[in-house]
Amino acid sequence: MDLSAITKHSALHAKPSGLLLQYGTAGFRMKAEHLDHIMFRMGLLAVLRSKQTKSTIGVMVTASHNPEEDNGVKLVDPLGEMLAPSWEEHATYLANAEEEDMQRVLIDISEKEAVDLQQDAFVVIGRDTRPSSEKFSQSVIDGVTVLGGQVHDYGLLTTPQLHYMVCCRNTSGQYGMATIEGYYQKLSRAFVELTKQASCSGDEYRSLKVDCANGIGALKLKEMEHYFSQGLSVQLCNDGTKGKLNHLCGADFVKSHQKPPQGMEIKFNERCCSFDGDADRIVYYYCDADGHFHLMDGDKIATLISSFLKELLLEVGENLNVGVVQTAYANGSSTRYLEEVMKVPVYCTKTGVKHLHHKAQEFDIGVYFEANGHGTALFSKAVEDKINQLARELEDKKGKAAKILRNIIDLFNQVADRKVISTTDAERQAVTPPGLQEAINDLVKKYRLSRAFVRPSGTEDVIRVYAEADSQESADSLAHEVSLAVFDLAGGIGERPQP
Ligand code: G16
Repeated sequence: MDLSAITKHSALHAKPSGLLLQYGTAGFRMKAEHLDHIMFRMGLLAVLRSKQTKSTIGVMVTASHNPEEDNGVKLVDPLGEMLAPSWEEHATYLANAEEEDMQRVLIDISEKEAVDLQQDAFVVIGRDTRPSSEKFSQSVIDGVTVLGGQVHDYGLLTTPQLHYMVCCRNTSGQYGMATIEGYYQKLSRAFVELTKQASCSGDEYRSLKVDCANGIGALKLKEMEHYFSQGLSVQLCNDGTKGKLNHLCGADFVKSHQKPPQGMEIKFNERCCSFDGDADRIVYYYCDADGHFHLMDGDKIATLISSFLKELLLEVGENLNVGVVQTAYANGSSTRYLEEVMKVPVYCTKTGVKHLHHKAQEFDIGVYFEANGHGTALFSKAVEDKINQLARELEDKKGKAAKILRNIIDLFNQVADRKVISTTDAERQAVTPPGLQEAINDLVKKYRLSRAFVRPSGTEDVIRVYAEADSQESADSLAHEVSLAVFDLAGGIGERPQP
């Protein structure tokens, strides 16, 4: 490996002086104009990680739910999971190195992680539809090749698809074929089988309106559509032909505004859903006969999935350890329902799929969802083997339930500075600035069945405020009062928050 070439190539992707960034909730996120050096450097880091793990590593160029002008990058570890926490620290260290220190920092990381620099490296890359993404993929490729790594550029891909490709490549195809075709075939086969076993039939159950956030989800769903044959008929909205990415549409907009996206007309009882900019979130919704909007967010999805799984397990006679993982954003009533009615243990982790994923791995079956629609269900290897065996051996009703479980496993793609405010207790309590948590506690006491917390976002330059109460008015009013407390106690800038 010729480390001297790095200085020369790095200068072509020079870091703006003084710019310090951190590998956050979902990698690096920023205005696109400041990110070229990060892309090049993450290409370098992916090579080191690949050499160390002797596996294929993924690099996804996307800023997901952020506005079109932003971009970002995240690394995908060998089994399709998020980058290991110690490597997140290396990512931040490398991202912030001055040009003249690049060689030293790379050697430092290699020594700390015992990377054999003679080892081969292989990196796969995917990107979303942002105007800046294509050029950034090229910068990642520059980083990979300057360190002698090999690259496969999948081009336009959703984030779940890239996770799938990485997992397939590192399991010698056991998880599936590492091609876009392989992805469509695996998921659609499981889905079509499941719909055959479903008790409800009729066209209304097979049609779905999909808000694609004007992003990659539209392109990929168009490609996938014909694999569903009669199983599902999709109507795409916000498919990127006119609107701007994530603007007034997409899962984040629908969840935070609790209303349908622009560009989608909803009739009574039509089934609708929204993706985000890299199609790794989904929320469902419909309007009732009175035109009222009903959202099925991550909390509801987790509840439905875990109840369905528990029913099936009861049917096959297996007593497995099922757990649900949420974040502080989960509505309190969903947590109560899961614990008290469903009798499922519920755990709360910090925001970020990586935290939930990690906790969910502790169960036989771990269902995890963020309220914003990120999530999946994880089945331990032993459970997967057991279910395969039951699906082969059992007959009648038990056999049917086991086959449904088998298909569910295939359908869930399992692969998994605002710094003045710091938090603890899975981000439910603010530690700094002093007095803020006490102020929030006092405000919460004024409302019935209420909760509130604040945390610095890991993807945007904002503080997020969450509030719930027994009515919409109370929740809005509590949210406003908490925002004012944040503004006053945490040194807010600009205008004071308006109700
Ligand atoms: C990312 C993360 C999610 C997180 C969301 C918001 O979503 O993957 O786990 O919930 O950001 O994070 P924050 O509140 O820290 O900004 P996405 O869809 O943008 O990748």
